[in-house]
Amino acid sequence: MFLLALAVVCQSDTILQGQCETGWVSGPYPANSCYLFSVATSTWSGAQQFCRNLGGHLAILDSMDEIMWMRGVRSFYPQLQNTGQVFVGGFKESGSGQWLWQGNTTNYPILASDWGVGQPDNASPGQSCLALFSKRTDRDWGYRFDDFWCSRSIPFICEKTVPRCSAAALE
Ligand SMILES: [Ca+2]
Repeated sequence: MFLLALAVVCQSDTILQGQCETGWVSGPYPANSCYLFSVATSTWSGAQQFCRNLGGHLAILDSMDEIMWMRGVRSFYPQLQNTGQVFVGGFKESGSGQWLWQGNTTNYPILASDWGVGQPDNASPGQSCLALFSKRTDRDWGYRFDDFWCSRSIPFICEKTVPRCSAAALE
């Protein structure tokens, strides 16, 4: 009876721990995170708004473990392998030039970074948004960090955390 009650409560919360909505990929950093890989393209700010409308934000890869996990994701997401750059949630603060992750309520410094060879290069006329540089037909860029033009429209990755079954639901 307890198990049945638990299942009902969790279903009413929509999502069980470790499960993501259809179209989202479950990730381990944190354990209740989900990622949406959009092959539809947008500018960086447009992508951020798209992700927020879904209850998330552009992906924040705030540990080397998460960065390396994300590098591996493309192996089972072939549609993202040859797209060139893919936006994630980092940006370069104007003025300070510091690279930050943009959360929903606060920004914080990018501490673990994985810049590709020669990046960031701030290519003309300036690049202030963070992308992962995926494989193109000519060579494999390793899905590492690249500063990119914010106003270009490219694919992007959303991230959100999903509710766990509350402790109350376990009682
Ligand atoms: Ca660049």
